[in-house]
Amino acid sequence: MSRLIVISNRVSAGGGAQGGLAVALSAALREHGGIWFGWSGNETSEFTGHINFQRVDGVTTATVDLEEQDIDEYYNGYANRTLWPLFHYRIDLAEYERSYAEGYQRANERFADTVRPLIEPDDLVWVQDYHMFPLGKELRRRGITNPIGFFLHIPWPPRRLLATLPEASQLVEGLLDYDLIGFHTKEWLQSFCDYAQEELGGTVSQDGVLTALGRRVRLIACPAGIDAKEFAALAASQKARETFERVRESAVGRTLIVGVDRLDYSKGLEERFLGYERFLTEHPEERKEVVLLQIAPPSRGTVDSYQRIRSALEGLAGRINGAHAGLDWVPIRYVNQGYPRDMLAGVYRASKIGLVTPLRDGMNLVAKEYVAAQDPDDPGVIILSRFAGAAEQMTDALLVNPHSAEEISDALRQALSMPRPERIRRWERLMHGVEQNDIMWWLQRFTDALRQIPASVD
Ligand code: ADQ
Repeated sequence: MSRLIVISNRVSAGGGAQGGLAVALSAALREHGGIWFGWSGNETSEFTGHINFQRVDGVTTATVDLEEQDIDEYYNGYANRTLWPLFHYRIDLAEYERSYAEGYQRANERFADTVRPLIEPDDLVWVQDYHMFPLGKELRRRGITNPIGFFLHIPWPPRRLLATLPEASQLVEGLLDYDLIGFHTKEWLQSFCDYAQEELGGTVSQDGVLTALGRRVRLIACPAGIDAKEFAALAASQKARETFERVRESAVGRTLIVGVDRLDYSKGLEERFLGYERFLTEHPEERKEVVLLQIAPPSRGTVDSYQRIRSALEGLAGRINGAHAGLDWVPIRYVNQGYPRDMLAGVYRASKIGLVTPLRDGMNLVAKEYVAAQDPDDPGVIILSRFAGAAEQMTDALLVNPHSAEEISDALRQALSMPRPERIRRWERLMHGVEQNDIMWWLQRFTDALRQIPASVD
């Protein structure tokens, strides 16, 4: 069996706090053997390409330190100030700076130089996400002929939006050096094809092979999932039960609505708060019957737009609480912390409504975790944004337009009054999907497709 070389910006094998994806990639590396390569997260005064190898829970990791300028231009710059906002349809927040594009290219060349000698002839190479778009091309330039796959964890933007990026065509051309590109949804895949066809004169065959500029790449929609069984088991664990009791007690008989997100402008948190406020004003009789628990640990705090969203949310939560709270009730409990996964599972289970309303999201695994954590006899209701990749699969959720406070308010009303048989019916179908297309299915599907690629011949 071929070894797997996984390449991603950050490497997170082992450790209790790792997310579902990291667990799955670690499992694949344990099974196939191989190496997980990426940035260490640390800074060095001069880039030397020195690799730090570690063996973590049966997985070999190989990491490099980057110079301050690389971190500023590649990670904080192009990845998080340019590509992330643009790919989440926020060109108003995207910063286009040549120095960022250059730093991004330089860091990717450095990654390619460093990982190149680790790749053996029979290895499958799997590059992850938007930090690493040019890596495949750089590896080809260095003589790598192995199958190289790429998976994009975020949306692919519509052609007209992508065209605002000065390096758009170059970026897409670079992707043609991969053998396989995976997206979470058909919609993101379609947007990619649209750009390749309209701007690069490419053609796409019935079976999803794009031919453009003399190169061929297979495209698949391969939605990521969670380890549903493990998550359901977590929800029944001692720690989850304790958390469940604690959270339920603190709600003193009120219905708990939960939101769990990284603090990011793509997650639609302001719109969510406004939709909830709308619900409180439209349904005064429901006031004091509900409480919204929003858990949002800060991320990417060095980027201004993240500082702005953080203070905007604090202001908004304060204003809504000030306007509506009573002596013994505050409508929004806003928590800026991360929690271990078993506690999170307990929180999901204690909440009768899961409110997942990103303005754009590649997939959104929180929606799937919420479903997996429910009590099958008395499940909660999930309200899900139409603009999350997860909506393509989770059609039994209450789907809403997250920009519309009225739709959020209506969905809250519908969720609160939904009869138990309907809740069970919807949940069973959702849970079936979450179990069928779980994280191991995703992994298997992508690596199988990659394995079917014959080694390219120069
Ligand atoms: P994210 O944008 O980080 O991921 P998401 O898919 O929801 O979004 O995953 C977040 C993970 O972090 C979940 O496993 C969740 O449990 C965890 N998490 C969030 N808040 C937490 C908290 N307060 N405490 C503890 N854990 C918390 C990117 C893309 C998504 C895509 C994934 C996977 O933006 O669209 O689904 O990658 O491809």
